[in-house]
Amino acid sequence: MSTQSRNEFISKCKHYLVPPGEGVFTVHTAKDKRDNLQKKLFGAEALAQNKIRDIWEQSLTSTLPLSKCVIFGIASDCGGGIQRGANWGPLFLRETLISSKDELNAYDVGDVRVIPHLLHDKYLNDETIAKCRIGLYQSDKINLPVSPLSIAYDFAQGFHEQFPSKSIFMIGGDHSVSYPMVRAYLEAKKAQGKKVALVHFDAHTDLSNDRLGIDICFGTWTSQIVPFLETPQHLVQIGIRSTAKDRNHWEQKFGHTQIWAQEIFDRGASAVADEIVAKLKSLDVEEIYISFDIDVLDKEYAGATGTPESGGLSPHEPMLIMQTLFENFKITGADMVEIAPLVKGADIKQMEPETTLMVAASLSTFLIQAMGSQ
Ligand SMILES: [Mn+2]
Repeated sequence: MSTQSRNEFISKCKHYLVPPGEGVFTVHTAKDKRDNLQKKLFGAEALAQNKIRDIWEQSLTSTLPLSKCVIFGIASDCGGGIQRGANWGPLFLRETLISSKDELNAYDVGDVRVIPHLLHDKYLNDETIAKCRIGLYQSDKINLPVSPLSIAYDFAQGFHEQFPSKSIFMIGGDHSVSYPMVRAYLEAKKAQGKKVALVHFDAHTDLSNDRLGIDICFGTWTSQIVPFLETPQHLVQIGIRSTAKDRNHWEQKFGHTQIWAQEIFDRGASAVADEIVAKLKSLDVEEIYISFDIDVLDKEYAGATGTPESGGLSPHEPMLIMQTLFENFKITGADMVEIAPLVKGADIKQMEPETTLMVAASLSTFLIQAMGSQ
């Protein structure tokens, strides 16, 4: 990992991030949501006078170092593939969070500047990278990544280097956006000598090796993360129910632990949480990253997502498991992904996207407050 100064890190942020809520490249769509968020974050006067960018840039130097937990958006759904729309997750979830009564003790660092057609720089040729550098940075001489996952990885690496005791709460995005965040987290914690586990809530395993030849996407990211864990036993997947293979197949192939949704119904979330704690304690785990795919919840609670699934958890079950984990370990990284607020499933009866957003906001508030308080 390259060592950079604080100023270099801040300068890169000004290039490849944008103020909170601006991750989707558009002027008009969802402008009311963006205005409402930015008014609350920066004040009505700043918005009216077009000063959001100036104030945000100053805050990267002044406010970012003060906060224990930092909110970060990756408005990319290029790694999805069945029903897109998770690119709107960062704006809509933030707007719900900031409109709720709970005080969030976290600094919002902003969003990745997303080129919606790109996923990761490794899939691009030099000519495309040069053109996209001109598009994003007005110069092909600026040696910065251009794809959302590559930018996110560079940012997360720099962040953990600058602020080793701070945590990021990332809002996606389709689930591929967890790959760069978890990878940078695991590498940073390894360098710090910390033993960490990845706790992954999801209806799906996300453990395919590749999908039509693409190895980093919503269906594969977890399989690509396993090699970065100290041992596959440091991966626990919770809420699985929609996969062609059974639990034994996955556990034997990867050597990790899966808890299927049915087990939580049969034995209760509390018993399952205690077992996870015992297992991770026996492996000397100290800290935890929680990756939360909203589709781990039943579609009754999470209809506004790319692949809503029935037979899923109620919100109190993952909440109880996360609370039990937090009583026993530090939570030092987390994400909330796959909220697609403009998507409405044909057979979804609930008020959407309000139900999904409210449930996601309450789970996110817990994670942000947990990370901000330790
Ligand atoms: Mn997922």
